[in-house]
Amino acid sequence: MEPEAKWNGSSDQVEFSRMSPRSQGFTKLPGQKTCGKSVLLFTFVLLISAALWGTLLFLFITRYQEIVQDLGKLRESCVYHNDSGILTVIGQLQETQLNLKTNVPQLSKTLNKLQEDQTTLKSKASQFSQQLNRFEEDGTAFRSQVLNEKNTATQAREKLQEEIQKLWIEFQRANGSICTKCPENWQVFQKKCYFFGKEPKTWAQAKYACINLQGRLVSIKSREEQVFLNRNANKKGSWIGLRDLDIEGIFLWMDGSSLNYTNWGRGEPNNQGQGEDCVAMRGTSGLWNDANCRGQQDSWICEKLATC
Ligand SMILES: [Ca+2]
Ligand SMILES: [Ca+2]
Repeated sequence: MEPEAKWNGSSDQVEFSRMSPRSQGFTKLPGQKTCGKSVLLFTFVLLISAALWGTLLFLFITRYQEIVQDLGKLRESCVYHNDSGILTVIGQLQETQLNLKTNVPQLSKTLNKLQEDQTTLKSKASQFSQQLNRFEEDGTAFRSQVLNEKNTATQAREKLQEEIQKLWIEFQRANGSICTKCPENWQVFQKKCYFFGKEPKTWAQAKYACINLQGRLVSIKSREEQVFLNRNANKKGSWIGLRDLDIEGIFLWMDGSSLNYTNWGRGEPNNQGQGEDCVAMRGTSGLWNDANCRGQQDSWICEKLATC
């Protein structure tokens, strides 16, 4: 038979009215089997948790030590490399600074030498420039002198040729020849032939037009010759062989002769405006006027000796 359990509700103690021999000395509570399982389960979970925490703690400590060791190594490595690099750079900089300090006096000397050389070169350049200017002035003077000598030689040659022609004509006259021959379209007066140009020209153009005709711009030597020209010349104006191109106010004939006879108009020569260095003969009166050489006259008069 199973022993019967009897619960006394007034007391927290549980008493069994009838107890079996196997259950003597042991008090059995309600739900005793379930509570024991929970305790075991709780104990088991607690042990598992402790084991897990221990493992985690062990792993954490191990990893921490590894990290600490790695950090130490890394710090040592960084410190080592950084110090070495910085020291190397500092050493190089100090060496460079020392070299610069050593080179400063030499550089200063070199700079002073360059400044002295620059000053010397400037002085030489100035002297060279002055010499060049003198050479240019000498060259200009030389060219002017050569040009003047060439003009003088040309005039002397022309004068000599004219003198030879005069002598030849005089010789022929002495032998009974009549020397009044002139080319076609030329007019003879006394011992000379005259050509009256019909195209407007500047003084220089007229001069070369006469040279092309083996003559030259007319030189007027007497009142008779002037009257002859007045009768035959263009009525507006004609260039004649008188000019003051070389020296202002000193007029010379193309044949090189001096100015003995003159026929200036009133107030002439006046060298008006930008300068008047070539002489033209007014058509109606025949009076002379110094005019601008680059201006044009309606006519121009050439002359040459009449042949026998
Ligand atoms: Ca003049
Ligand atoms: Ca004038």
